[in-house]
Amino acid sequence: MPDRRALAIAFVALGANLENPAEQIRQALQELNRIRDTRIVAQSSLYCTAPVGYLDQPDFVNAVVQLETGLAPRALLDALFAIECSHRRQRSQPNAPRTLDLDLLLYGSLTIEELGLQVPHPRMHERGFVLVPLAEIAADTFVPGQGRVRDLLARVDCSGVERMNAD
Ligand code: PH2
Ligand code: MG
Ligand code: MG
Repeated sequence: MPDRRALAIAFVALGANLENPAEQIRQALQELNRIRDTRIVAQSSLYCTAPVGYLDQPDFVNAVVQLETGLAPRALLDALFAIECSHRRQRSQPNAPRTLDLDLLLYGSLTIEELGLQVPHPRMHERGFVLVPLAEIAADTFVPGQGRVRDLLARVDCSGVERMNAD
């Protein structure tokens, strides 16, 4: 039965660097559109990005989507986790290579600090692989506590973030 909650805008970052990453991302886009009471309203290009943090791993494919959702933040997070699991995501160590990572970046203008649920995503404002695709679809969006996406983007190193050709 449809939730009667008002629709919210949320942004989700997608990342993959194992087992045909671009295909993992394309598949995940379809799965995101099938989350109940949720649809993709904007989607960035796919980007090939050099790994940040733990460097000895393959390049990533990254993208960002804007969702319209009737789900509460925790229910949306659970749905993202279920999609990661369906891609056989292993959690061996932090920043390990992965078949699919789905990070909830923003949920409306909310700031949430709960166990396992931090919004805005705590590192999004310092990551070119998040800000470049996010700016492609939402440069004017305000990140609570940080500033506008376009201004955050101007401050980060975006070398190693390259738009992939659509095919
Ligand atoms: N995700 C990380 C750590 N490092 N580097 C790139 N290029 N792309 C990612 O998605 C990524 C990363 C942790 O989630
Ligand atoms: Mg991540
Ligand atoms: Mg994650």
